[in-house]
Amino acid sequence: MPISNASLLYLQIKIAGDFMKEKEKEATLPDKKDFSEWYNELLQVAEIMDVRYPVKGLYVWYPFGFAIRKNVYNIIRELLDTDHMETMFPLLIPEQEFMKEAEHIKGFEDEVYWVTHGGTSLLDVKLALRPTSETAIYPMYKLWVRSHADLPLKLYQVVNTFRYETKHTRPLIRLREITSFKEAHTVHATWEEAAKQVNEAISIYTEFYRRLAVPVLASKRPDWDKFPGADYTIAVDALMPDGKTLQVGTAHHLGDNFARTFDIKYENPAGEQIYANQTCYGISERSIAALISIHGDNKGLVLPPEVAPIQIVVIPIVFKDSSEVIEACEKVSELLQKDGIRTKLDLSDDRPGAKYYKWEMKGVPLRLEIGPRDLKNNVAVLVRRDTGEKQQVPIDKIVHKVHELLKSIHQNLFEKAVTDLQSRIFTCSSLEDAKDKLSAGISLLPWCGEKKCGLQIEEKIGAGILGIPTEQKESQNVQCPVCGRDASVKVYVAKKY
Ligand code: P5A
Ligand code: ZN
Repeated sequence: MPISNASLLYLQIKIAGDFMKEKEKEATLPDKKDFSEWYNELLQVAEIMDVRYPVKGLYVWYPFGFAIRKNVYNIIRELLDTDHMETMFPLLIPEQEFMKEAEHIKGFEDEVYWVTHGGTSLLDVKLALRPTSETAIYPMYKLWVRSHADLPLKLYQVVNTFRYETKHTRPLIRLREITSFKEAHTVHATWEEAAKQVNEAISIYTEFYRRLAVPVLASKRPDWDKFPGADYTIAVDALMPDGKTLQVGTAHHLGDNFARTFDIKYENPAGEQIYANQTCYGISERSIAALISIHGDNKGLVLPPEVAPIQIVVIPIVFKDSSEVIEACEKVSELLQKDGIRTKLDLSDDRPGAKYYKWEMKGVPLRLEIGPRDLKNNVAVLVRRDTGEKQQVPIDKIVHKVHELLKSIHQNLFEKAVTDLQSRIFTCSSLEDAKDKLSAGISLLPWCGEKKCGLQIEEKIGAGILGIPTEQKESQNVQCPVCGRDASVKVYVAKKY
């Protein structure tokens, strides 16, 4: 039947309309060079977090974002479960417990939310919403730790914590309700064993971030920036695209400071009561902020396969009714799914272009297309999200090839991120030089170790000292840029989130 002019016109308008709609959608993500806008928009468009919840600093996980979270936290659980046990402590901490450790209080008192009422009655004892759980957990550790045979004790929990942050709040980065606070708390017989555990924690975090394809830098924080109540703090930082660093994990040596406060003692083999040594270490959803920011591009998310809720999307390329193509797609999807690959078969009414756009935005690592001609040749087309590279693969080799490509995508994302990080660490000798490099990344600057000079460095450069790299070769013939004395170490200096 011939098409009338009117329906032809209708069709043309419809196609143009669809095209425009798609362009409009595509135009919603700002260029990644405008990192802050790109980040905020991406969280919404890719359905990670909804920022419209009516309390400042509190955000809502979209189910898709939460699926990423689940995969990310499975990794940290897997790594910890080898020699930690998972537990769960209450959210509310009585005032007397919270107020026991002087340094700890000083560090947190401005950030604590207090529960003062039960219904309409004033509570006898104010209750703190945990900003972190030392003061919830350690009174119980006092009861649980009796003898040297109880040590080491290594527990962790994944909980929400509340901090009344006064710095600019941002989704996943600085929250007032941290929804995904993974905190580990360990108890040891000696200071040395606790120190070993801190190193072990940093190794675990480094491995965790490698699994997210995010390289991190470990450094010992200067004394004025350590955790309130700790002997020392080692942190891992990631470098964000805008040149600022994000502290994505910390491990603290608590010495016996908290043990003395909370009376955590064990009996040694000689029958003496000894104060225990403790560590604690934590990460949060900042881990997800880092992985999204570092890998994403102008088309949206780029997810490392291990954490991608959908690892491959299968799209039939059908122009007219083509049940054979759809059947082939169904068969391939089933095979992939059976082999443990998280597969999505997209049979929606959208045009292929709209589907590409949608799944690219969602960061799906691989796309598989089958059209009528491919089917005739018994092949499918695989497209990588990270490089855009396309290749034809015989249908009977798909499963094997997909596994191989997923591995290769992870490798590529990590290598790219490592190269980028290394290219943005600058060895500097003067304050001016370090200041110049700040917008690009991190400076390595000599420092004599004196607090006065450290604070001067921070003030004059307008940035923060991250700390002394944990793996650092002795520096020779370098001078502190403030006092001119010999400096035995170099420190990372950067703009911090
Ligand atoms: C270690 C775990 C602690 O609280 N107590 C138990 C110790 N350390 S910390 O450095 O204060 O926090 C651990 C990590 O949590 C992240 N983080 C945050 N993430 C999002 N929003 C926040 N407001 C926030 N505050 C801290 C950081 O990655 C930090 O290293
Ligand atoms: Zn100095």
